[in-house]
Amino acid sequence: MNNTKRIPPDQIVTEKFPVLHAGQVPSIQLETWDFRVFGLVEEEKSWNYDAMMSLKKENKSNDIHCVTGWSKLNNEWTGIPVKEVMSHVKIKPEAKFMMIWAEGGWNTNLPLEDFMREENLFATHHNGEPLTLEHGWPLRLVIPHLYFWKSAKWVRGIELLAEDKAGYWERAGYHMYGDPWKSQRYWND
Ligand SMILES: Nc1nc2c(c(=O)[nH]1)N[C@H]1C(S)=C(S)[C@@H](COP(=O)(O)O)O[C@H]1N2
Ligand SMILES: [Mo]
Repeated sequence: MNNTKRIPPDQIVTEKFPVLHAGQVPSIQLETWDFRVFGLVEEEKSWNYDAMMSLKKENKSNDIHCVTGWSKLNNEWTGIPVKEVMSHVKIKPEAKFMMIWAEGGWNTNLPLEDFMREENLFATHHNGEPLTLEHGWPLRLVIPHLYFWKSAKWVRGIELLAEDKAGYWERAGYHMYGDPWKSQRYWND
């Protein structure tokens, strides 16, 4: 297969799986862990850990692209498709954007339309193994068509918004959208 079509501009393929995040790896308490859907929804929704893990899982395979320049091809993820989670939620018509919330208050934003894509999932496993804590256990988002910083590790909730709002890295100057194929790394790219 011709890999050049799979590698966005100025990215280098790595076989490794680098670990990148702001701050410390959080400590997770499964007894109090929940996953919340709030903001512009008809009814707020939350799942505890067991309820979340009992949602229907699927396998998805994709390439990931970090804004710092590495890409990792052929990742196999197991998890709950975003579409499956959202099938339990009634979104208000004025909702157009998402804020994704992680353990400890880290966040990232993206359009609702991009969040709802078929290939997106809340992953529990990578390449056949349970996620390690440093890669986002017990649950991480995977949004393969945007730079990997939109793929929140230790994800705890999603907020539906009418307007786009900057998340953690976006407030620090990263692009509001982050399309790797257009090299949208920083706000003025
Ligand atoms: N909660 C949280 N999720 C995060 C981040 C973070 O700082 N906090 N960093 C993002 C960035 S910049 C990248 S490149 C990927 C890295 O994921 P990895 O450590 O599993 O490779 O996680 C993303 N998700
Ligand atoms: Mo990143």
